[in-house]
Amino acid sequence: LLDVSWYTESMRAGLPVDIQDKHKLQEQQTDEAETETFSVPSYACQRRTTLENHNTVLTDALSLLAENAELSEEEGRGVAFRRAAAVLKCLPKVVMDMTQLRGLPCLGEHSLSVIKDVLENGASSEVEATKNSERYKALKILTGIFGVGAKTADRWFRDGIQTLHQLRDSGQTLNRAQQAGLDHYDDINQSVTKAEADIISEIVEKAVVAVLPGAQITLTGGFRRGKLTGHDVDFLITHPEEGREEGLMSKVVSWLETQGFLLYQKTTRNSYLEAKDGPARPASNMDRFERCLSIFRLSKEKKRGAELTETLTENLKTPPSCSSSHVQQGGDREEGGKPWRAVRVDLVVSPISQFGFALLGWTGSKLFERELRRWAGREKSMSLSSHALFHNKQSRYLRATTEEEIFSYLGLEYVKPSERNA
Ligand code: DCT
Ligand code: MG
Repeated sequence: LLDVSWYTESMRAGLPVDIQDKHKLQEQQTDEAETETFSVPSYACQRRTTLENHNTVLTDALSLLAENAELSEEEGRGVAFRRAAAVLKCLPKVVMDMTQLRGLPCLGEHSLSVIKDVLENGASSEVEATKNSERYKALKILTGIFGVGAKTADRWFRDGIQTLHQLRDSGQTLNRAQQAGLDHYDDINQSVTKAEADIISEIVEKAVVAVLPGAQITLTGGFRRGKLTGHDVDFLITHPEEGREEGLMSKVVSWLETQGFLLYQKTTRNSYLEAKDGPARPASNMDRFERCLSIFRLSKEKKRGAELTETLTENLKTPPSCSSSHVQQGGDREEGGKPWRAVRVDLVVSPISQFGFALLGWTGSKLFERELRRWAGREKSMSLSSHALFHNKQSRYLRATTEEEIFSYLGLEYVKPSERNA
């Protein structure tokens, strides 16, 4: 097995393994029948993971098992499969043989047996069985409803509800989010394209600048990592003068609502106070900014340029009917042929003093974030959140305004957003 250094070295040089390392590699492989092995550092935040994945068959299999574990609220098992998939995502080549995986981190017995099954038989029997199980299929459908998590879906499943039809007929009480989720089920379960994200960016930018000139918006989440599609569109909003961002969210939301852009929204207030809350607690760090979970009404008008005005006029002609009422019961059945689609949009407001941390925290991927926090805690005795970085031993906050500074505090090479797709 190779030393990790070639990976780091070649990463630094932006080049594949250099000639010397190649010789080393060949020497070490003389008795391994020409099989190339890989070596990878164990935390995802030490690696560069682009969207170019050479092992999608394997990573899809492991991701499905991760998803199934998460749906069963087995978080530990879910993370184990996610980590295994992430290691395969960053390999420079297609894996052909189990021997190539020798010495790789994060590949437990279970993951290895799934990989072996796929390599030998073209598919994993466990994955196939999971995919076809009544429980997985039902939980997938039910958690596809915005506002429905694994717990609720599981309760409904145990009550005999497996489809949207059965849910509608069951008389279950739905909260406002879930009702909106059901109303716009098909739209929300259809990927958002980058082009749609760009149109929404223009709208949000217009809203933000209208209510607070000088305020800035940044597209975060998967689109900042270069993904071409996503399940939602994530934005981070701030103002260069500390404090000016206070009260901004409610104004932005009112503006969007007045213009007819929102089918649903729920805003939660900022609850983070450094003095009071102390160092970041990883479990709660996603909820503490002023945050708005919304469903946008995006006009399907194609012409760019005139886009915004046309969208506005279109929206005002036929204002949304179902933002909080239950008028549109059919949802997916009635949405076909309409001149707009529903899109999930997340807005987050951060004070400028926390912006670097917020940007790093909201860019993802989820696993990359989890690994950054684990690295900080276990390797550096620091607590990282989307608000701050705290040095546990020195009992002080480490101030930063850019993502680069935060990586540097953490003793990590800077990984740009397009390489955080773990
Ligand atoms: N995030 C996180 N931990 C969570 C949820 C979110 O660290 N439990 C961060 C990482 C990504 C960012 O917030 C946005 O979340 P999502 O929209 O769920 O992720 P995404 O990468 O944007 O995925 P998609 O492209 O499907 O929207
Ligand atoms: Mg997203």
